[in-house]
Amino acid sequence: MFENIIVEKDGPIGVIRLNRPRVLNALNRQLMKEVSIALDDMEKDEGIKVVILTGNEKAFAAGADVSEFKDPKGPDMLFNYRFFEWERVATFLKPLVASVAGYALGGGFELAMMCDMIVAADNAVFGQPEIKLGIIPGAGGTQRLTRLIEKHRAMEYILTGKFMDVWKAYRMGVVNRVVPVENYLEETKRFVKDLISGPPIALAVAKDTVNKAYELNLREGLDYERKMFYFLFSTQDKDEGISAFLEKRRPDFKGR
Ligand code: CO8
Repeated sequence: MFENIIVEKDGPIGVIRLNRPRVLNALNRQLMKEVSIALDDMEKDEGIKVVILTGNEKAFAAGADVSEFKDPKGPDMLFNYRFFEWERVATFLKPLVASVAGYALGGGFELAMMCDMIVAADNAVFGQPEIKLGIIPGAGGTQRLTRLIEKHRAMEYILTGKFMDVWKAYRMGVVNRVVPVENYLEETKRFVKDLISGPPIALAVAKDTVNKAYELNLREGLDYERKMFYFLFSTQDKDEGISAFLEKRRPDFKGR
């Protein structure tokens, strides 16, 4: 069904593997469509609790497919490249973790930053090299990287296109964990284990509410959080979580 990605299910963990190895997983439009369809399927599948987005040992993704940028002019991009598939990644409701080995450049880095967390192999390299092509990041890089590492550092990477090695990325809070490249996917699966038995509705609300911290001012964000807090009191999972605590047993969340 898919030509540019491989989709696997390992029990409650969904894995979407970007799979254009000959071009370092360059993200063409068809690949992004396939990612968006795979995410639709995994969002509906009640058995899937968490999704890992990954590539291969050499590249998570070396950016948007530059060969698709040769002919279009501004209006062509405006009317034909609306980023719906990219937005789909950022609006996915379940926990979504990027497992990055090798290059995560340009759109590849932007894709990883759309995920909720990043586990990186010790050979990972991040960067926004678009400036070298005479353009700028177009899928959120100028905004998300600036919020992640602050203005002056983001300027350094976005204005020069220089690469950021994995330990620098770790020190700046871009990645959550650095793991050996030899078993980076297994380590990522271990990392997401804690999310599997969590309450699905509260997890969706939690990631939405954290993301709102990027979009709202503090007062609006606090109001939003409070409303979401009240909302969760209408779920069976809240009854189950509180009862389980009081009865000193493990909760069995149903996502209801
Ligand atoms: N697009 C298309 N093909 C690519 C890309 C890419 N982004 N990256 C690598 N490739 C291809 C190469 O052309 C090469 O193909 P071939 O074997 O046919 O010549 C193959 O992958 C292997 O690449 P290299 O031979 O270059 O491998 P090296 O190990 O020598 O170098 C690098 C690896 C440093 C990663 C190098 O390939 C490179 O610089 N790649 C381009 C990185 C880049 O500029 N990325 C940004 C692209 S623009 C972007 O992402 C904008 C995002 C905006 C949002 C998206 C909306 C459309």
